[in-house]
Amino acid sequence: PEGRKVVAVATVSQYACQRRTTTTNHNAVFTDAFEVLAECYEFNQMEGRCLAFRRAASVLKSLPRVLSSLEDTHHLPCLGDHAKAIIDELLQHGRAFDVQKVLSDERYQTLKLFTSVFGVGPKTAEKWYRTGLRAFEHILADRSIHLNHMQQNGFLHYEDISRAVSKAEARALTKVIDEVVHAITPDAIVALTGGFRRGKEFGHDVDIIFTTLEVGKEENLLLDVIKSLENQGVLLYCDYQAATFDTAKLPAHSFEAMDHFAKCFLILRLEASQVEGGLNSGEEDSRGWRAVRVDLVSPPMNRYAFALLGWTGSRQFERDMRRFARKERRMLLDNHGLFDKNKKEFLAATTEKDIFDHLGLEYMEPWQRNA
Ligand code: TTP
Ligand code: MN
Ligand code: MN
Ligand code: MN
Repeated sequence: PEGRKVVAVATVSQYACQRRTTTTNHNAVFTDAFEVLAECYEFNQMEGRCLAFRRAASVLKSLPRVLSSLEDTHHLPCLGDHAKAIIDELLQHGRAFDVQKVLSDERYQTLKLFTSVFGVGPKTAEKWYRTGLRAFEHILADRSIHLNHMQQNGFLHYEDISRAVSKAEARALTKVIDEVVHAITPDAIVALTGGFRRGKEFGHDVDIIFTTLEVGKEENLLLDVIKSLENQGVLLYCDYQAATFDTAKLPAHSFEAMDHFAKCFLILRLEASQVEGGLNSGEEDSRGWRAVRVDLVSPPMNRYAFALLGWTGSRQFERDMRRFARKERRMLLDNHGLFDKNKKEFLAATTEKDIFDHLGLEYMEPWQRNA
């Protein structure tokens, strides 16, 4: 009947893999606050609360406009009472008590500072904090502290690698790796992954995935690439992790477990002359080069689609895609494969789209996965 309008209330899914999230965040005021609390809970090993706030932040990132009242949150999933109270406070006063408290907390500030060093995780940061250390100078002057090789390089290149990597720098490094890989194996595939594949303008590192058509040769390819980078004099640091890949194994239940592909965590030297528009350096940098964190992963060709999906992220997108598979489809997904627990078989995929199809999910482009 005319005159009656049906107002469709768009329902927002509790799963990030069913929400299209671009790099444009209209609700940074709220999500920044949530992320501070999530990090604080992470430092205090309260994983449940940490994930709850990460999930809440992710929901708000998918919204097409800024929240303007608490009513705007009524139809939204994953927002608990605490999250809603924070939103309410931010709407009314522009700041939230609990968040201010965390930000001015000495323990939070110190753990945040220490974990900003490459190779320093929450456990090490906590240990240093407990022995009374509060600043980098304290750590570097304390002769009873043993820094591993990764941490030594984290301090050595601290200024460079804590400065954001630009898209132009990521492109330049992809070109370097692409050329090295193809000089070794002409039929290789190389792709920029991680945040830059999702369309981010800046990142904390550059993630690159490559493989060769010949299954079984991918690990040697990575080792040869590392050797070549060393010969070119651009390898400042290399932590190589050999493959521990077992094709018979079921996908992991826990997301946080690292995958089993051959990979390496690098610090590379990037020349200003290689970057269109120059380096992303704060002041005039007379050196003409900078250090950049680069992750390389080399999965076998028949797992490439799963590895690409896993390394494209975001972390929240991946977490929720796995949770969706498990809870809604009785399937297990990780960076290596997809296992159907009903059929008791692995489902093959040659593209990311195949994986979304197996799960009965609408395809999401990489730039829509910024959950
Ligand atoms: P990151 O490089 O940590 O994050 P990012 O690229 O999304 O953001 P940033 O700009 O800060 O760099 O990780 C990228 C993806 O790689 C992330 O979804 C997790 C995934 N990953 C694995 O799947 N296995 C691993 O062993 C590692 C180190 C990362
Ligand atoms: Mn760290
Ligand atoms: Mn990255
Ligand atoms: Mn990375």
